[in-house]
Amino acid sequence: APAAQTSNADTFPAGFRWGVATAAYQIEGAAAEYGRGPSIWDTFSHTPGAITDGSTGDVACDHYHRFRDDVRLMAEMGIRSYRFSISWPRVQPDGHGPVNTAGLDFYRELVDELLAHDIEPWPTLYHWDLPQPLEDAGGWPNRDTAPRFAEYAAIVHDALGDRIGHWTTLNEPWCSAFLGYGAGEHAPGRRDGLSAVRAAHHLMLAHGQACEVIRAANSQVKLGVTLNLYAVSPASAAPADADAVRRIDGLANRIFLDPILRGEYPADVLDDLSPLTSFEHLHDDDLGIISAPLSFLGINYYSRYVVAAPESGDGARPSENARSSGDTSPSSDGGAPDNTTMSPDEASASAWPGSETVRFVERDVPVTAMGWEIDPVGLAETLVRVHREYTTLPLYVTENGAAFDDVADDHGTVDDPERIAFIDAHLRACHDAIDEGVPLRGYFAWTFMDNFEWAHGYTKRFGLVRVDFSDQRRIPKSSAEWYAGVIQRNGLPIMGS
Ligand code: PNW
Repeated sequence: APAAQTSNADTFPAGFRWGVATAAYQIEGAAAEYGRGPSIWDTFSHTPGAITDGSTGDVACDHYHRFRDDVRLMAEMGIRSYRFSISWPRVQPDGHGPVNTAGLDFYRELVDELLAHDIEPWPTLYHWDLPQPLEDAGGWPNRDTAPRFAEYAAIVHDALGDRIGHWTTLNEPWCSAFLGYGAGEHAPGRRDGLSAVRAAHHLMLAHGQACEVIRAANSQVKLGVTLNLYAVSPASAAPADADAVRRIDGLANRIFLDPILRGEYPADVLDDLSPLTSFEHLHDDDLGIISAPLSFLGINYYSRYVVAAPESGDGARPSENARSSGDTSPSSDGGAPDNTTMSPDEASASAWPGSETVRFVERDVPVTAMGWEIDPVGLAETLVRVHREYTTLPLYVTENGAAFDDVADDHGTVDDPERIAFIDAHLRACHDAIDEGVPLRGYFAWTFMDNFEWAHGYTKRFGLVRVDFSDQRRIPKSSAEWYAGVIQRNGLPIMGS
């Protein structure tokens, strides 16, 4: 029987953390101000053709100048925890060496402001904005980037550590590695499967090295990492489709879960990759560093992949297969740049190195404005799986949410029942996972306010709060009001009322 505290299906355990999440490049703006150096996202967004609407994060939500108003609005919504990211090039404009004091001061003030409003700060040290000078030196495929990150992490921890409870090293290394270096859809726009595989390893190494230096400074610190995990299922019961699931689950989920939580790479994934590399980039002690002890695991969940074996006899070229090239939004052009290519070899462009011919099947089910299947059951499945197969650590959903085609009235008011239904369903899935014994301790909605949605620019709105980008007005959507109610009652409204 479920524990007393969860016996009411609509109420969450006492102490459950309720939050919202954002990322520096998506909201801050002030891109070239106050000593901030350029990051790979500045370079990429300023490259013609890279971003669907030709936009950049130069101004974004101008949060750098408006953070006090934004924190006040969060407080009004009753938000108790705020997950944000720290911009590495604001802190270290060159990616190493001298610290830009103004950059650190911004985060000091933000943390003060949050604490003054009784909102717990949850910083992420890296949400994709690598300092450009480090990319010029080879970026994440270059092993030297890992110790640079550890150095940066130590600086930030030194400055803010006394007021931070939970530190997250990386956000979604899958996206950094495979969309950034494999498919070229994200910065730095490189298209080379092997570089992506190397980047993934060095990102995990950076995570492990950062954990070591932070733990050395404070043995009590709470450390975690955030992975974007997918539910993956077969299009049919055919054994060949089961192999497609094994491959995509391997490259999306297990390639990070196994090294970080078990200290080993999955043998089948290494096998699939062996035609591409002889793994010179894996050094003897790396897995010991990568599997540094953690205090919690963050999971970002958006959707399910349904996959099938390559069509028989079809030499399926990656470019003919929307999602195998990393284009996860079949409903749009994906914003894939065609002129940011750095790899001389287009044939090696891939978000799924060695498994390019797996087909991503579009089913006739409801999708979000990103074209992503709405699948709350996949969230419960993912949480239960991670808990049973990998770790008994506390888990947090560090991102979950959806873009929809919001319509604003003359006052900028948005009624967004689809977003409410999406979050409601996913929170019910969280509750189901808790009932199954998963130590899920919190949920962060993606995202606080509409912002720069990477390759999609400002064309996709994920916010609980609408942003009018012509005058930076913030207008809470009905979902914001609904979420405030969830937080206030520590649970969902009774179904049907
Ligand atoms: C996550 N994919 O990104 C990020 O952490 C956020 O910054 C982002 O705004 C949010 O989800 C919505 O996209 C992802 O193509 C981007 O599989 C792309 C993918 C997954 C996550």
